Amino acid sequence: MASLERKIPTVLTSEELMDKAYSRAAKITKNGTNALDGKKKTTLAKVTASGDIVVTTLNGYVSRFPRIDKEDDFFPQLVDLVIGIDRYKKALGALNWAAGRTDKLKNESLREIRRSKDISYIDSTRNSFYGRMSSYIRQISKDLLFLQEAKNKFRHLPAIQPDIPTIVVAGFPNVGKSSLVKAMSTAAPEIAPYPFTTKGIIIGHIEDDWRKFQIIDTPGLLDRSFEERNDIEKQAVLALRYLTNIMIFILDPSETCGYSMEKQTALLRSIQEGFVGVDIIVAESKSDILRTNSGNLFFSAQTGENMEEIRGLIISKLRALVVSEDE
Ligand SMILES: Nc1nc2c(ncn2[C@@H]2O[C@H](COP(=O)(O)OP(=O)(O)O)[C@@H](O)[C@H]2O)c(=O)[nH]1
Ligand SMILES: [Mg+2]
Repeated sequence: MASLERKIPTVLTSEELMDKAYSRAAKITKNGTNALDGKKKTTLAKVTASGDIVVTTLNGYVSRFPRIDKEDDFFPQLVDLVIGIDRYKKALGALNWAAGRTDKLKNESLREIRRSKDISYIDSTRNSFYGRMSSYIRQISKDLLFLQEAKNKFRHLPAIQPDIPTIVVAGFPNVGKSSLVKAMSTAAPEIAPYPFTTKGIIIGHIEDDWRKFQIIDTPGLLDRSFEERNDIEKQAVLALRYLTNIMIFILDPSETCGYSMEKQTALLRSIQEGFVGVDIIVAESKSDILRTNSGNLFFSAQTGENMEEIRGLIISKLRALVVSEDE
């Protein structure tokens, strides 16, 4: 979703927006042919300037924040999880409402002022314009704060590229997931802040000629059984499903990770149930310590045993995916 990478403006608070509008208006003075005329010209200019600042600022936010609809795809699911799409749409709707109201109010006030022959009536029309405009802006103060927060959260999301073929690594903690991601990656993996937990998501890139694939490890998500997860983590796993083209599940038969093989195969089964339709490669790690006769693939990130084979297998599966998408 390229639109997320568009530059989103910093969102002013309601107080800042009012300050901006009124300080601009305060600087304006216009000369007239007489006192009434001068008052009229000055007030028209103040109302126009302050109203326009509010309308343009709010409309600018509405048009520059990305449109996001609830869809069964990685980014919408992730955005929903991180900021809440319903709330987000409500906030943009509120800004749109306030901009529309302010514009209408501004035009009505300008008409009144133009028609008036009374200096004190001009002043009171201006004051009531300021008062009502402030009230519109105050009514959206929570929405402005929400959008500024959303902007900060959006910034962290593009670290994962949803459009490139992706292999996701799963398995209990300490089975060797990070070691594998590191060994497979062309450059040092990036650690991106994880919007749902305090743990960083680990993103590596595998370069295959001109193509680039993504290999990611998501600590806290695919390293324990589904029952142990809270609602947010469950939703995060759902989002992850849309991102996962293939998966590699790592078993550590040496059990130096601290989990028995029985527990590890139970996790594998639970992941297989959660990721129906996803091609899951099962590979046994730490072959330098222990090698089984299970018939599964095995490798050692430490000695490099079978690393080229695993890399070749991953690349051939990801390539096949690109080819089938191109057709
Ligand atoms: N002997 C041996 N140790 C390994 C191997 N791969 C990882 N380890 C060790 O296992 C521990 C956990 O590895 P890590 O990659 O961080 O696992 P993760 O928690 O699944 O990401 C670390 O102490 C690694 O040094 C391996 O192939 N052989
Ligand atoms: Mg790790």
